Amino acid sequence: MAIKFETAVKEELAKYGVEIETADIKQLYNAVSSAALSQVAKKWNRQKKTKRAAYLSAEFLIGRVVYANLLNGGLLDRFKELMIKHDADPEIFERIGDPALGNGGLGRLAACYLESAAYCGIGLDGYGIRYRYGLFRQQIENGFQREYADDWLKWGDPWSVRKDYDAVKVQFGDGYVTAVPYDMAIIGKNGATVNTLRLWQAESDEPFDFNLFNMQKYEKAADSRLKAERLSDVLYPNDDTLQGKKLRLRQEYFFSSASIIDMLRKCGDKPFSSQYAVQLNDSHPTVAIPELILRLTEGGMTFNEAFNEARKTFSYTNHTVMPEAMEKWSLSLMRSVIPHIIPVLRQIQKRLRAELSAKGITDFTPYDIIDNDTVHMARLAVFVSHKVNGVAAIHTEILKDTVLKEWHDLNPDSIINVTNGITPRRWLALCNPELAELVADTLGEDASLTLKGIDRLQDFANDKAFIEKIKQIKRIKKEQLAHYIFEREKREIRLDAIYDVQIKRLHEYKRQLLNILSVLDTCFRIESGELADFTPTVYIFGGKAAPGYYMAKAVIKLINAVSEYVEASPQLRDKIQVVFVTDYNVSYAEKIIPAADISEQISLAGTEASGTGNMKLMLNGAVTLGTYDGANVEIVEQAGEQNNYIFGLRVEEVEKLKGDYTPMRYIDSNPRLKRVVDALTDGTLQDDGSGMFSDLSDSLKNEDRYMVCADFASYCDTRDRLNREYRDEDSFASKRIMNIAGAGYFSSDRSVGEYAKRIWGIKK
Ligand code: 26Q
Repeated sequence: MAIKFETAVKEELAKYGVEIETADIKQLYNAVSSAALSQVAKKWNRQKKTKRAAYLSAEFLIGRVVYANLLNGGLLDRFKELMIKHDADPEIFERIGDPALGNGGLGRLAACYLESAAYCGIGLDGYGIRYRYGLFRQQIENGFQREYADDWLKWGDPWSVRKDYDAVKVQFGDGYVTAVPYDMAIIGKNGATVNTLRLWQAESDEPFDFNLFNMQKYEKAADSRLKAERLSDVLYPNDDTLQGKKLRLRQEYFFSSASIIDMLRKCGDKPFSSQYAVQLNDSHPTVAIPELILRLTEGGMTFNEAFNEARKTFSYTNHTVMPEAMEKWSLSLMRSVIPHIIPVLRQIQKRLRAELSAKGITDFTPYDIIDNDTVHMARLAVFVSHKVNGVAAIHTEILKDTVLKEWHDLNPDSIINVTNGITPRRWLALCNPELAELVADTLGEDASLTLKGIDRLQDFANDKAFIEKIKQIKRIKKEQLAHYIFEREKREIRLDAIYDVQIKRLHEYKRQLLNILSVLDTCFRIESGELADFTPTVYIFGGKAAPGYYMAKAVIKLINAVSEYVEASPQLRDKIQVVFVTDYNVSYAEKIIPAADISEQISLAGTEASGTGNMKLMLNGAVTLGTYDGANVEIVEQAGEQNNYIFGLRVEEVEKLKGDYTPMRYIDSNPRLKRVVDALTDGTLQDDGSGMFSDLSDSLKNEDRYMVCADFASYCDTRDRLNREYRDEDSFASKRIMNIAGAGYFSSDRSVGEYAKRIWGIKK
C-alpha cells in the first residue's frame, strides 16, 4: 500500500524545507504531482505482456495535466480538502501553463484518446516528440497577432520521468541523434490502468569535442550537439502541410524510428504484429512503415515477410479532405535526410505495382508512392495499412468518393469510419463540475463521467425545475468566464447576453471571415434602426493563425477592427460586444465552452473533416450554428435538427457550384453583402496601413475559395432566427438539454473502443 497521499505531499515539500502554507506554486506543483505519481508507480511499472496499441503522433495537445490526473487517480477530492484544510487555494494550479505540444484538433484528439483508453482499461501508449517549445504564445498588439516562444518547461515537468536507459540512436544521413524518452503516466479510472505517453527528446550522442575546443574552434565544437538538439526544439505551427522543410522530415523520422526501435526491443522474439498495433495519426509518422520493414529484414526476414508483418501492424487515420494538404516529400530531400530508407520505399513501390498488376490495373499514376521526385506519404500509409479511417461519417464518404477513390475501388473493406470523440472527464467533469453534478444527481455519477445513459436527459427537456437548473448553471459559467476574461484581457463582458463562440485555429476554410462579416452586417442594421429588438450578444473569437498565414492573420486584425468599431459607438456597445481572446489554448477552452450558448461550426461543407470543439460545446449545452459538415451532421442526428441551426450549401451543392462560381454575382445582388465588403476598403474600418483589408476584399471578390459570399445570406438569416428564438429562454433551455442528452455518442470512450475492436484487435 502506497503511503497516504497527504503524507506523500508533505514529505515532498519537506525536501524543499517548506510546508503547504509556505510553499510557492512551483514547489506545491512539484510536490503534489510527485506524490500523486508515486501512488500509481507500482501499477505503472507492472504491465501485462499482452498485445498493446501504439498511437504515433507528431502532436499531443494534453493541456494542463495536474487536475486530470488527480481526478482519474481518485485524488482530486482529497487534494482539495488538503488545500482547504491548510487555507490554501485548490485552484492554485490554474496558473500553471499548458504544455501546448500540438496545433489543434489532431493533437487534442490524440490526448483525448490516450485518456479514454486508460480510463477504459485499453492498453494504448502514445509516442511523440518532447518539443522544447510548444505552439507559440499569441499576443495581440494593436490588433495584429504577434508570436512569442512558449517556454512550457519553465513550470517544471513533474509528470514526466526521464528514462536514460531506454534511450535509442536514430540514424540520419549525416550521423546519429540520440532519442531520450520522457514518460508520462496516463492514469485510468481510479488508477486501475496506467498507460504511457512516451515523448522523445533529441540529444547529441557525441560528447562535447574538447579537441576542437582546444584547437580554438569553439563554435565547431558545439556544432553537432546544437544540430542534434535543435531537432526537437519546436513544433511546426502550420496545421496543414505546405512547405517541405528538412527539419520537419527529420522530426518525423526521429520519433517514428525511435518508437519502432523501442517496440521491437519490447517484442523480443515474438512476431511484431502479435505484440503491437500501430495507429498512424495522419501521415506524419508514416516513415515508421519502411523503418519497421527495414529492421525486420535486417533481423533476417525476407522483404515480403516483413511487409506482411507491417500490414498486419499498421493502420492510418486521415484528418483532411483537401488534396493539397496531403503530405508529400521530395525524393532528393528524403535522400539527403534518410538515405537508408529509399531502397525500402523502392521495394514497397515494386510490391504495390505487382499487386496492381495482379488486379489488372495498368495505369499506376494515381497509386505510385514514388512518382518522379515526389514521395506521397498518404499513399504509402494507405497501401501498407490494413485499415484506413476517416474521422466523421461524411468525411469518410468523401474520402471514398474523392481523394482515396482509387484505393477504395481497389479494396472496398479497408476504408472505414470512426467518428471522433472527446473525453467527458476533461470536457464535462473537470471544466463544468456544476453541470456534471446536475447530471450525476439526475442520472447517477457514471453518466457524468462516461456519458453512458445521458440520453435519458431527454425526459427532462420540458421539466420546469430541470430547465431552471440548466439556466442557472449557464449563468454561473458566464459569470466565471466574464471574470476570467476580465483578468486576462482587461475587458468587461456583460452577463445578460448570448455568448456566441467561435474557437478554433484560424483558417480560411473555417470561415471566421463569414462570422465577422455577418457581425458587421448586424452592426449596420442596428445602426439603421432595423433590428430594434435584437437580443444582446457577445461574440467571442479565439484561435491562432500560423505565423506565415497572411490571410488568417488579416482576419484576426479584422475581428479586432470590428471590435473597435463597436466600442466606438454607444448605440452598438449597448447591444454587441466583440472579443478576440488572446492565446487561446486548451485551458482557455475549458473556461469558454461551459459558458457558450452558440457553437459556431461554419466551415464550407466538405472541408472540415470532423471538428471536435463542436462536440465539447454541445455537451456543455450550446446549440450548433453550423453547416452540414464534418461531425455536425452526426451531432444534428443525435440532438435533433430542430434543436440546432443548420444553414448553407450542402456538399453536393458546393460541388455543383464549383465550376463557375462567381462571388461578384452574390455581392452585386445582395446590398447587405455589398455593404460589408465595401466596408473593408471605404475607410469604415482601419487596418493601420497594412493593406490587409483590401487583400481580404480582393480575395472575396476574385476567388472566394470557401464560398463565403454564397453562404452569407443563409447564415445571416439563420443567425437572426436564433437571436429571436433565444428570447424564449425556456424553450432555448430545452434545446440545450437535447444537445447534452445527445452528446453520449461523442464520448472518446466509444471512439477508442471502436479502434480497439475493429482495428487493433485488442480487448479491454
Ligand atoms: C504536416 C506537415 C508539416 C507541417 C505541419 C503538418 C500538419 C500539422 C498539423 C498538418 C496537419 C495538422 C493538423 C491537422 C488537424 O488538426 N486536423 C483536424 O483534425 C481533427 C481531428 O480529427 C478534426 O476534427 C479536424 O476537422 C481537422 O481539421
